[in-house]
Amino acid sequence: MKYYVMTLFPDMIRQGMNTSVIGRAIANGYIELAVRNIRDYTLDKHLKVDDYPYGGGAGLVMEAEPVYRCYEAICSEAGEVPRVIYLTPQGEVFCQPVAENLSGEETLIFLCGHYEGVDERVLEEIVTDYVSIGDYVLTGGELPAMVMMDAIARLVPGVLNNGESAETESFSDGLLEYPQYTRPVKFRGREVPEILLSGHHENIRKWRQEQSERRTAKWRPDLYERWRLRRS
Ligand code: 6GU
Repeated sequence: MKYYVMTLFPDMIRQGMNTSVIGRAIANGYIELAVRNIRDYTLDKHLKVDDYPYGGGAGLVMEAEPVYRCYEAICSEAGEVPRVIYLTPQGEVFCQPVAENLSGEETLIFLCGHYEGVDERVLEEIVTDYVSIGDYVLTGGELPAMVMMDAIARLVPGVLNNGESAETESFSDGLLEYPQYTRPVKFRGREVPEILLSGHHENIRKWRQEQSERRTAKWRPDLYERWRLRRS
């Protein structure tokens, strides 16, 4: 999987992606990350990339030209015309099936807006997918892009070392994950559920399934209802 990120804050992306599982996936070549500073593509002699909105209003709007030139350079380099994801609270809300769909692509471009947004005309020209990460407002698209890249990367074969983990967790079967415990057996008077110490694998499997169902019903009744309907 190759990610291109178009942003005015390239360090934020590089720093956010160079640690832990994703950092290792990049180091081992399962994921490629190419970060492009939109400012490098301005033709303005003062390197300006934003301007006042026509019609008035607060804040600045990112200009179309630098974004488009950056996009053209990426397509030339990639030798293809990849999907372009624009991060915006106006987009479709990101979820596991969207991550699964995007993980099938060879290359993805993420366009991170900042300030009051990006000139609509360049969005119309290049964007294929408008995506939000939830109903709240952030200062820019960089964190949402990193959220998406993380969720997609862990679906790429080789990125997780335990081949099982991408399958059995929350959402893959529509339920939340069951609780986990490690040593010691007793922590501040709280003991590990006895069944987990029994070595009886079938009983453990049943207990975990029941825990998943119980906590989904309690904390995410919306998911629980969907799971129940799908199961029947
Ligand atoms: Cl994708 N961008 C911004 N700026 N805010 C958001 C978002 C995206 N998703 C939720 N809030």
